[in-house]
Amino acid sequence: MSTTYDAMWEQLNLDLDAHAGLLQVLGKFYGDIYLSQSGRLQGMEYLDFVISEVHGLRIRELQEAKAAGRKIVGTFCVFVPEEIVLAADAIQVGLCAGAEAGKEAAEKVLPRNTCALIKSFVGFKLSRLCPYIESCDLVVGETTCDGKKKAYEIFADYTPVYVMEIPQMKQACDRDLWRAEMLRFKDKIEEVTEKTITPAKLQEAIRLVNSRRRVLQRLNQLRAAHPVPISGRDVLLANQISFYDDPVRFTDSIGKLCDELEQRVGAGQGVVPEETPRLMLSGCPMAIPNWKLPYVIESSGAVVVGEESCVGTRNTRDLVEENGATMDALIEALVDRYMRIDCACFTPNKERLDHIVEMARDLRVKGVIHYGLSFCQPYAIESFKVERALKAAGIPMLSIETDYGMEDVEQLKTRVEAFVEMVR
Ligand code: BJ8
Repeated sequence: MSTTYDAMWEQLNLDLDAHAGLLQVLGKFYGDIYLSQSGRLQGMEYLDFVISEVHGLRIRELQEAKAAGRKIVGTFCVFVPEEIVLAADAIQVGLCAGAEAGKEAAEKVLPRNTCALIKSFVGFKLSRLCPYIESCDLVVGETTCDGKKKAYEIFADYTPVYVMEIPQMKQACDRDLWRAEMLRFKDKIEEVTEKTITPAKLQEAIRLVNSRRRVLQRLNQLRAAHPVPISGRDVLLANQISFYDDPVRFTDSIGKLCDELEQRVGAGQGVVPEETPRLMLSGCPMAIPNWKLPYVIESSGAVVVGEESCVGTRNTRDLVEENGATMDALIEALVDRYMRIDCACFTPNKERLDHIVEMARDLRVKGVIHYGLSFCQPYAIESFKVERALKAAGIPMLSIETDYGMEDVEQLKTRVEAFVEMVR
C-alpha cells in the first residue's frame, strides 16, 4: 500500500516511518488472527479488502469528499448521533483507538493508569499515526467517563474538538439536558458544514443509519444459529468496520454476507464442531484492531456468539423511529433512541444487567466473559453486579481485565481455557 499512498500520507503530515511500521504490524496481526481461520464465508473478502485498504482507499475517499466540500467528523462514542452529521452531508468516522502504538507519547501527557482506549487516541494524535484523525474537520468528544472527559481537554490542544454533555442518569431532567445537547450539536454541525439540516435530510439520514443497524441485527440473528456458522472474530470485524466504512456500501456488502450465511445456516453447516462451547462477550468496546481476547477465546476451544458492547449489540439493538414529519418529532425520536444506550457510565444501570441476562439466554451461551480495559472504573465496578445477575440466572461468568499489550496473552489463555473446560 505504501508507495501508492505515500504522497497522501505525507500531505496529512503522518510520521511516514512510524506509520509504515504500524501497517506492517497490523498486516501480520491480521494474517495471524483472521486469514488463518478456516471455513470463512466468501463475503468476508469484502471486509478483508477494507482492512487491507484501511489507511489507503478509504482515506482517499475522505480526501476526495473533502475536496468536494464535505466535512469529516471523528467520534469515539456511540452517543454521538451520526444521523445529524449525515443530514448535513458530512461524513462521520469512528476513530479507532484500539492499538498500543503511540502509548509512550500518550504517557507523557496522561497518567500511566489511564485506560488503553484513551491512551490510544491521544497517542495516535501525538505520534502522527492516524490518517483518520488527520482528515477530521472536527472531533466530537463526550462527557461519559472521567478519563475521556479530561483527555479531550488535552486532545483539544492538538485538533479542533467539540464536547457533547452526556447525562449520567435517566430522569426527566436528564432527558431535557440530552435534548438540549442534541440541538446544540445540530447547531454546531450546521456551523461547521455551512449547511442547514432540513427535516427531509434528517429523515433520510435516520433511515440510512437504521438500515445499517438492521443489517447488523440480521447478522447477529444468523450467527446465533446452532451449529455456529461464523466466527465471533469475523462478526466483530464487521461491527468494527461499520464505524468508518461508507454506510451504503457497507450495508449492501453485509447484506450479501448475510445471504450467504443464511444458506449455510439452512444447510446446517457450522464453522466449528457442534459441541464447541458458545460464549458471549460483555463489557468495554473493542475498537479496531483490538482482536486479542476474541482470538484467545476462539483458540481455546470456544466460539463467541455475541458481544454485549458498543462495538456490538449496544450500537445496533435500538432503531430510531423514522416516520416523524417535523424537525421536533425527528429530534425527539433521536433523543428516545440514544437515551436507551446502557453504557456503564450511567447510574443506576439496571437495563444493562437485564439486557446481558436476556442476551445470554437467547444465545444459549454456556458462559459470559466480561471484558474490562485496565483502569476502566465504570465497567470494572459494574462487573460485580453483572456477575451477580448472571449467577442468579445460572450462567457462569469470567471477568478479564487487560489492555492492548500482548505480554499477558499466555496468562489469559490459561484462564480462558480453564473457564472453557469448566463450562463445557
Ligand atoms: S457509550 S462504552 S463508546 S463511553 S473503556 S474510555 S468507559 S475508561 S469507551 Fe464507551 Fe461511549 Fe460508553 Fe460506549 Fe472510559 Fe472505560 Fe476507557 Fe471507555
